[in-house]
Amino acid sequence: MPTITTIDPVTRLEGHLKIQVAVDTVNGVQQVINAKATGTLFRGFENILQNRHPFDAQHITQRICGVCPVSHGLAAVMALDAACGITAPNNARIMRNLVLGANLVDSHILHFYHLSAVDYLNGPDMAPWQPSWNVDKRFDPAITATLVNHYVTALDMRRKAHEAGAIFGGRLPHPPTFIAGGFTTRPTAAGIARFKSYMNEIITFISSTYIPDAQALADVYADYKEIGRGFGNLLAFGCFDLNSSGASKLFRRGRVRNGSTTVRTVNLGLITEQVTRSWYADSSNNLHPSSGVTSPVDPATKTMAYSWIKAPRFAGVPYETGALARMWVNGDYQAGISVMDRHLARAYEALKVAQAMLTWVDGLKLSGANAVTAQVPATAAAVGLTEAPRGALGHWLQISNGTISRYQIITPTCWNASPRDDAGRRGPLEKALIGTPVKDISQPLEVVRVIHSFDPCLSCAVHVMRPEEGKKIFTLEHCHGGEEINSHDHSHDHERHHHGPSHDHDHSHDHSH
Ligand code: NFE
Repeated sequence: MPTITTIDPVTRLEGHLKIQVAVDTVNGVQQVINAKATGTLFRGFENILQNRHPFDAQHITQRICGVCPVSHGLAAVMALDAACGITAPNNARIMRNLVLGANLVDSHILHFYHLSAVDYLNGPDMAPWQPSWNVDKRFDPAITATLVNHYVTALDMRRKAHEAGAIFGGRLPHPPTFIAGGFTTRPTAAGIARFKSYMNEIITFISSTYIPDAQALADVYADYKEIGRGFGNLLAFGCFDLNSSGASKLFRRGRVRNGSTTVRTVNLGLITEQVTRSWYADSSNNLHPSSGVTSPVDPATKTMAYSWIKAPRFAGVPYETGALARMWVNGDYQAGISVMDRHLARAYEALKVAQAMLTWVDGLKLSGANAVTAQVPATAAAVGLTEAPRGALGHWLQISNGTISRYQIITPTCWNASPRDDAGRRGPLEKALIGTPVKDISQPLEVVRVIHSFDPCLSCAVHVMRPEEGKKIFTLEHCHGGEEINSHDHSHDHERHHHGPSHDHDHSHDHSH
């Protein structure tokens, strides 16, 4: 009989995520046989934006999250540029990239040292190290002490990445400098020199500390190169425009299916958000985000739903987004898809972006224009697509009578932590949890390691707490008929029940090439 474990909230991530797993012994290994991911908050930013001035978008959407506000600011001004029919000058393009890059580097260092490494270390007898689940901690005391030191150094590096971004962004988080048509900052020689100095120090840290630590973790926990694979479908919208048209990017747009190295194009028209298992009106099911509706319902009236996160799908298929997707699609990292591959891809990506920023900053012209005038059209529809640290981010904007008539946001965590869809198919994180071995059911740390490898941000995915959901829960219960989650869930994907490669078959009809 499977045992149901609920972790609510999962800590060391942004926002509020509840994970339920059913654990049973299959082929002699106690492992996860079913999983449900629940976003326990309602976000509703789409509705907040309605009827507002379009230029409010970059300021309001940045408040979705303190970890990736830059990506929201950028996606918003990209949508506004397109709606206004204007192109930001080169200086603005570069400064937008530099602030986005500084935020990405900061976020990856934060995620590895402060949110994830703690899952593998038995650190000092103090917060945030204790209390902790004390299972499967493999580092000896000397290496543990070194990693704890690096945890502290990483705090300093995060601060420096923030300060580097603030040189052009004005402040971090929530830089006010992103505007339709450009950027409010004018670069100075002193600012450029300071940025380079910060970046050189951060590059040294990434190459001599972060990457070696991520590799050491992957070596010592090599079994996690086989755990947490999921569907193997990876999606990137691409980011860091290298020319004014955006045709050339540091990370190109693309997607792959089931761990293939064949990169396919992304036909944006095939993206929809499904809500059969989400607390939204059924009438809003399976809409393209350009016509999307955010219409919450009382959870009590929709019992088959279990999340405030919608289920974004591409041609009906779930896709994982993030650093691994970006690095895979661009041919920079294709070693595998697993817990450790996500950590390694992030570390290598941080280096790639930091090194690229060092060259971009030289492209700034002290006397160059930083913005063109933006005129809000009476009517427009546009999209801003970029990458947040956690993956592909899209803002779909519609303007009517000069004000925002529709705004839909799909964040990376919406893709990754989405619930089941119309076909009953799990979201990527849910899928990745299947087959995860659990040694001690009362301390399912392996489950948390898989969750953290996605670096979920529930603030981005959902917002606004239901007061009655404020309680903290960690429960174990045995599964009886009619439980909320059990081994006979009607998911259509094929569980693997072992640690070998998954053999998912995609039932969808994907017409893009
Ligand atoms: Ni709140 Fe975010 C990133 C976005 S995650 S951190 O990265 O958008 O969905």
